[in-house]
Amino acid sequence: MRFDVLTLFPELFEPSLRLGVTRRAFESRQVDVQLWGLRDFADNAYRRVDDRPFGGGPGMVMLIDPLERALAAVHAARAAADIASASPKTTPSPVILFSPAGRPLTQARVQAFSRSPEGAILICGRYEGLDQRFVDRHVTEEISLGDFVLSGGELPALTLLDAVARLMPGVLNDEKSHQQDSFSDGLLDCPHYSRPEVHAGEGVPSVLMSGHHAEIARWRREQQLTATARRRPDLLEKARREGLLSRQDLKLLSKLGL
Ligand code: 9WO
Repeated sequence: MRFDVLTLFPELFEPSLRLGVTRRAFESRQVDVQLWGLRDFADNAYRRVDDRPFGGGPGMVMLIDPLERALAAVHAARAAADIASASPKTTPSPVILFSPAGRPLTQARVQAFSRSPEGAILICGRYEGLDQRFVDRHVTEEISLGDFVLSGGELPALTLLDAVARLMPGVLNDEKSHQQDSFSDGLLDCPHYSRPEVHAGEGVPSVLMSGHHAEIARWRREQQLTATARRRPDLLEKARREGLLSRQDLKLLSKLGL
């Protein structure tokens, strides 16, 4: 799928897209990221993309005109790529704004992106934010990563791209590892251990050294369930409601009084 990113700092993305396991997904264009520098859409010699807020107050606002010109260029490029493609689509592209006022990002939304041929257009705000008229006319979805404020939407955009890219086939060495990881069944992950077997006098849970694969699997599941019950009871309730827990899981939880 394709992601178009509108940003004042395209150069912030480039190094991240070339690193780590997700690099394959980006370089193969499995996740095709097109970066658009907003300054290229300014209409004046100073390449200004911000101005003072009407009504006064501190900081600057991102001007609507450069944003709209950039978005029009993105829509045109996506339409051209779509006509040239073997399977033209009809679904309109989501236009995403990263903001603490948005809906929290979830693994379910990440999975939906990873399966959507259209991907999305990601708008990265800076300064005090965008002219609200751009948000009202063009943004289809606001996404939050949590209740904190950043200096721009770029890190949230990179976060979303990373979360999507790692779900692409062949990105993780082991196909099973993203079915096993945290949230694939709505639970937290189990603890992991590797060499040395003893560190600062502390060993490794003996079951992991036992070679009994069934017992190891049972121990890991128990760790997932107990960690989720203690640290994120909200997630455990959700997993229960959604029927993601086996009879064995439920038996274990009731035995532990959870
Ligand atoms: C900032 C803000 C603060 C409180 C309530 C709503 C808000 N919206 C924004 C906003 O859209 N700010 C723009 C993007 C411009 C300034 C930097 N921006 C930003 C995005 N800061 N923090 C985020 C963000 C995005 C997703 N998850 C957490 C924080």
